[in-house]
Amino acid sequence: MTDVLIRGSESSRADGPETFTLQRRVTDVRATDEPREPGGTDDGRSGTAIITRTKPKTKRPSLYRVLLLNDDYTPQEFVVHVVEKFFNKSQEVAFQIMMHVHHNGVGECGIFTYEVAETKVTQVMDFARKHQHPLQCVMEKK
Ligand code: TYC
Repeated sequence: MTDVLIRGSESSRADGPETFTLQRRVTDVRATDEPREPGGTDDGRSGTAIITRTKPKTKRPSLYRVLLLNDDYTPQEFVVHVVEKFFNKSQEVAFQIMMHVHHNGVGECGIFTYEVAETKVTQVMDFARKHQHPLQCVMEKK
């Protein structure tokens, strides 16, 4: 069993270039005078290989919309406060979002990665519950 150090660099789309270093334990290590695989990347020195990735490795995270749902009981002022407090909107924008939900039944408060969206939903639902309002907040994959 021998440690092999593999280094490489790559470019990717919007994320920019990324370098990576990978250490892997390998069992198949041959002497430098042994035959190598055709097109192999072994440089013939102590089991060290240089591998260049051709395909970008980075993946942009999935995004989720956080939505508020309309109901007949939650006060408009409370919804405005929720949008300001948890989605960092101005009072003016929060009011517009609240009115959009009031008229259309559903409206977007923000777009986040999974864990952030989940946290927003939990915070809004807990806050609404604490104040005994039936306000519903959900997330939806984009
Ligand atoms: N429809 C509610 C009312 O008239 C206001 C409201 C707006 C409630 C948006 C929920 O997500 C909501 N009091």
